[in-house]
Amino acid sequence: MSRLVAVSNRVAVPRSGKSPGGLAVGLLAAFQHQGGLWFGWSGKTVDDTPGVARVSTTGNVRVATIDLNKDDFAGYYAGFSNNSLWPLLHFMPGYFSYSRSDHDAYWRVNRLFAERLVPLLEADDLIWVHDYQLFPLGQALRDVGVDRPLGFFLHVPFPGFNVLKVLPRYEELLRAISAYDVVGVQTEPDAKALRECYEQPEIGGEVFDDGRVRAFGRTFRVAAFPIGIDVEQCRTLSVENLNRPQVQRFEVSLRNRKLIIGVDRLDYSKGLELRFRAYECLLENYPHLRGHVAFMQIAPPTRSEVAAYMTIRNELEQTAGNINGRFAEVDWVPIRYLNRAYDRSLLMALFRLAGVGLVTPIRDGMNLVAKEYVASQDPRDPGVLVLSKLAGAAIELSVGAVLVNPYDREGVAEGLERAISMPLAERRERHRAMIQVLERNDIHAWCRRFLDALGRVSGVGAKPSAMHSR
Ligand code: ADQ
Repeated sequence: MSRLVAVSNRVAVPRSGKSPGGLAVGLLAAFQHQGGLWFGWSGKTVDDTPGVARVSTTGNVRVATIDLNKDDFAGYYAGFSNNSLWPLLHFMPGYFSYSRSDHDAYWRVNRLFAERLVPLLEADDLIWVHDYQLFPLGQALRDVGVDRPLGFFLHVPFPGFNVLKVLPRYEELLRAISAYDVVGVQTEPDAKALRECYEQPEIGGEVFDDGRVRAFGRTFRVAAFPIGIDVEQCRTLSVENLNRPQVQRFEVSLRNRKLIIGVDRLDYSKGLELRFRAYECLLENYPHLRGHVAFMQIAPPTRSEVAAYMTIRNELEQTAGNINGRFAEVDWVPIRYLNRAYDRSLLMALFRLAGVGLVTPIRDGMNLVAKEYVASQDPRDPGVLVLSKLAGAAIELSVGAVLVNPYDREGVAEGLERAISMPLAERRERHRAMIQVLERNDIHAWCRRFLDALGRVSGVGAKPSAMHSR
């Protein structure tokens, strides 16, 4: 069997108190099976040119990390990745900014990744690159002579061409993506949006019936591989951790109030401000619920070097304080807002205690929290997922979630009220339908499907034979 080589910006071997984020959760599960090499940034910056990769072993995974030059890192990460790409990929040009020096740093870092990775590669490695920070890595690997099949998975959404066009030199990005053999995205609409970019007259590519694209002299596959979760692990953790003293104390403090839970990285794409306002609307429009519900939002800060993230952090603190000031009673605090990461096992137990999972991003590639919430429920008395239509997860979970538009404050409040008052039989039925979907497409199936697709690639850039133009 070929060795799996995964490359991502960060290599997140779990440490307690650290929030792993969706990409790391998915990759850790992938490595559980077959081990392999995980390559990425060490988390350290240096003043001069970074040295070769440091390699260590954790279980069956070899971890190779490199440092990055301080200025390059600023331009690559906070700059191009998170001020330019992240907002555009999330359909939010309002947050977009661009500089040529950031753009250049982004490409320089990707070239450095390629140069430092190549000496570690073996003949039949399956190379799987992850996420928007590393779009150009495939091309950089080709430039230094790698002709193995290369896979890429985008964890975030892909917008339409009209949004992508905001990015200066977007053609270079599309060309770089064409260096991979399999390009995976979360949902079919993302795949369609990406394929359509190649069909634009200025790009001049072709899209074939089987999802393959021919552009820039290469043929590659663009397909949806919706990421899943380890359903069994969530279920087990949620049950095993219910008796932890911390969880028990928390349960006592709820005093039988219905718990609404939100768990997200603190990011403007997660729609937290709107979510807080929707909860306020619930308390306004359904006064009988005051004192009978408790909303807990867990949101550890991320990307604090990016200005927009500091602003949203301040705004949320104010909004939570505002709502609590307005509605709190001596024995009831409407919102418990916690700004830190928790370990997975505790989170899963908290999910199980919550009668409502509130997941309302204004855009999200998939959203694993929505799936983890469902998997952690007690099937005999499950809670209800209130889910944004704008999360990738809404496509699979429409069979059982209460779907809402996060911009519609009254609509989210209605969804919450519906979830809170939903009869047991309906809750069970909705939960059963969602669990079936999650089990069918769990994290192992996701990994297998992608790696099978990559393994099937033979003759890199081969000309399509029996394909029909569309
Ligand atoms: P994220 O934007 O990080 O992921 P998400 O999919 O919800 O979003 O994954 C977050 C993960 O981190 C979950 O497993 C969650 O349990 C964990 N987590 C969140 N807050 C935490 C906290 N306070 N403490 C500990 N753990 C916490 C990106 C994309 C998503 C996509 C994933 C996976 O933005 O759309 O679903 O990658 O592809």
